[in-house]
Amino acid sequence: MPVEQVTVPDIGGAEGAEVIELLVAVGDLVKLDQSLIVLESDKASMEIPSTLAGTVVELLVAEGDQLAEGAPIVRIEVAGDAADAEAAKPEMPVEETAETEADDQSGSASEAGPTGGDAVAVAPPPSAKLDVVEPAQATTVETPAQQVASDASGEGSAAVYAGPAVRKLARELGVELGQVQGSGPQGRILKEDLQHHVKKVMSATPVATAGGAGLPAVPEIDFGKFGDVEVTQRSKLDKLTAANMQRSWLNVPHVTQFDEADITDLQEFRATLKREAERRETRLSPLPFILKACAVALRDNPKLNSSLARGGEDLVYKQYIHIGMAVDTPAGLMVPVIRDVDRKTIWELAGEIVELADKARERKLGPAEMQGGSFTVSSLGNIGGQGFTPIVNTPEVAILGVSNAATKPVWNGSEFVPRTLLPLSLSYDHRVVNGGDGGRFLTQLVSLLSDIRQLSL
Ligand code: CAO
Repeated sequence: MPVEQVTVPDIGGAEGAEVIELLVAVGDLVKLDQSLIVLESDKASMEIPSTLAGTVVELLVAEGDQLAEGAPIVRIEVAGDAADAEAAKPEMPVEETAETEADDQSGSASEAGPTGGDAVAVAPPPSAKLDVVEPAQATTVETPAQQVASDASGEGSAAVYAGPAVRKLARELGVELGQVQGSGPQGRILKEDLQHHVKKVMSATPVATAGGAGLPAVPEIDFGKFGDVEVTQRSKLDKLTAANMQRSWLNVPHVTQFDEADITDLQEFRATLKREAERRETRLSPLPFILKACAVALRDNPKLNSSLARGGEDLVYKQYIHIGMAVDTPAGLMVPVIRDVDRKTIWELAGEIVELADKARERKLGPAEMQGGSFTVSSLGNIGGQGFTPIVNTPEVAILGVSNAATKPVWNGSEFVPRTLLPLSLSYDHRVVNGGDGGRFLTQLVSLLSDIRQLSL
């Protein structure tokens, strides 16, 4: 079987890049595109992939060697079918490699296009030019080698010196390499440095305001310097809500649409039911009508009642309509869920709203009563305000914000007439719900609330 040499490809003109790691040994069976060595110049480190598949018969380099383009790396006894594979070599990395690259380049979604995978699919062939990362500017990193200078930790670690194993571990641990002090030659970060860093961070007092996922942390301020302060410990519920809000805010591309529903007739109808509500020992606010209208609009616009699954591969359309209702309690925000809203009468919904809101305020809600929501309504109508942008309650994809209804002059074509207008704001996950979907949902909702006779249809 023929023995052939693999040489250093075009590495963007880097002269004297140092071999910092050997990834294969004599006798190893290597696949096409499998990384052979790691080179490090003063600007970047890069894995050099094999352009052949077969068995390594000789290593032509050692750690510490300085290599330039064209320098021989290994000799490989090319396997017969591998030689054929070489001839028919695709222009893009094999799937296994694609995943690795996508992983390596996470955090640079703008470079990767709408989906990280697309960037890999159009990755250049192994002979393409390497753009290196300057310490001060984390620019595009496209390379025939699996570029390791760009990792999940992003810009902060673009100029750090570390081998792929350390970078992989850093990614797994979510550590920004730029923050780790290297103790190896030329400040190279070793595994022990990473372990030491993690230990140090874990033993430090957690700072509630610190950012995660590479976000710059908000500095801790001693507010006492500027006047008297009182520090209180936040409740578990508050902290849980904060974590959920941040997770949703960071994960979900939010869009919010606004509209107003003319609820003059609804309010008049509600007033006629006041006695009946007392007889039933319940309260009839606009909320049960809003929930009912949402159920109808959700049935007609099922995308807003869906959830993403399998990392965005699937969309789960729920055949049920369970609506979460945000309740403001002294302990914090709670969201009990009213099940099968589409199958309940206005009176049943009114009764459940009162019951669940009371339970929430008395902290008597069971876990099951807060699970399974497919959409959420957050009503601040009783408190006030002209409008707000609610945060989607993930994994749901949409939430309705209800603000304070007010009487305003409305032009009816010939004169201004006083009408009661209810401000609505619909936030949605733009990965799932498009402007058209959101607009249709909100328009239907406004129409239903403006003429509640439609709710019985
Ligand atoms: N515009 C004007 N008035 C409104 C209104 C609106 N959009 N919504 C309710 N009201 C009125 C009600 O009609 C009632 O007055 P009447 O007794 O005269 O009819 C009064 O406000 C009080 O209503 P309520 O609060 O008892 O009942 P509700 O069904 O409107 O709301 C609940 C129930 C549990 C949703 C509400 O009490 C609550 O906790 N809201 C806060 C939700 C929240 O915090 N959201 C933010 C989440 S993100 O931080």
